[in-house]
Amino acid sequence: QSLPPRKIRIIGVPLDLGASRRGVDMGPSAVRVAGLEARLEALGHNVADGGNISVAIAETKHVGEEHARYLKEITETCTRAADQVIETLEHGMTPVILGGDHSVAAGSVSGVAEHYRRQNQKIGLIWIDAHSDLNTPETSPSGNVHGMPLAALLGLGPESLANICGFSPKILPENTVLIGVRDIDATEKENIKRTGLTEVYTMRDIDERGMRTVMEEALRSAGRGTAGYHVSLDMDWIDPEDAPGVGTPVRGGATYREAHLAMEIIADHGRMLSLEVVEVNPVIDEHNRTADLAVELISSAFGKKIL
Ligand code: HAR
Ligand code: MN
Ligand code: MN
Ligand code: MN
Repeated sequence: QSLPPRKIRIIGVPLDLGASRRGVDMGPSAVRVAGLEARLEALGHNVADGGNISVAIAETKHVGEEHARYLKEITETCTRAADQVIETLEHGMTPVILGGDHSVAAGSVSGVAEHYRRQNQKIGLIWIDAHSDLNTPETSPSGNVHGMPLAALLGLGPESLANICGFSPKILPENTVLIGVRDIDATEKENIKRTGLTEVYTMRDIDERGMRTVMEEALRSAGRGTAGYHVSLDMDWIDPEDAPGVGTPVRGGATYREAHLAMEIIADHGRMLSLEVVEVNPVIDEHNRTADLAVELISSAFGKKIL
């Protein structure tokens, strides 16, 4: 029925300072209410909920720099998230991080990278998203930091996020794959070139070549010469038909089955080091459907099989 049992720790990061639309701070709650812990335990895993990381709320803070709104508070939160992730991995547990907006990835991925760096190993990164999140404060059209975490992890900036854990970049372009992108700013395209990323699988690639081929290629690149990979799943990857409750919906996303298949293939390969699911927005969801889907997809990534 499932993978070899793992010890899993859930880490909630109720952060919404990185987005302009409010409400993703309720994401961790919605995913818990959808039954995450029980569903993973039903697969035979040992699951402990580590609770939420403390996060500032917008009403008590100043926006700060217009080109990277709330960057100071987001950096503080991401640093705490990185520490939690390191501690979790040190205890032999697999972190499952619940966002919050996608800026949390600048912390979680840093934590995973730092933990394996101490053992002289690199990590890969599977970034599954409608967006490429490769803006810097200089290129961002919105100033929203959730459009920047991948740029930070690859060492482009913003500087305070890029330098979490005291080193940069956290991952190499050849071990970084993007899956499902369909909404990239013109200035971000330049950044893709600057970083030297080659493994960018757009929705067109998935349409033309199929999810299976795309995933096999992507996992091969992320796994080459690495301890394994972190999976960062932005729920806006999935078509708004099936995932209406997300911060930034974009038409033309993955279908329900494509999304499951991607997670099932990740489980089959058995090299996922950590997982995060971000951008669930209960305020615009329909009866918690998007959070329910998040729990289903996490279950597939941890070995749930149809038969
Ligand atoms: N590219 C846009 C910006 O930087 C929007 C990107 C952020 N949206 C997300 N992240 N949900 O994936 O402002
Ligand atoms: Mn438990
Ligand atoms: Mn994103
Ligand atoms: Mn997105």
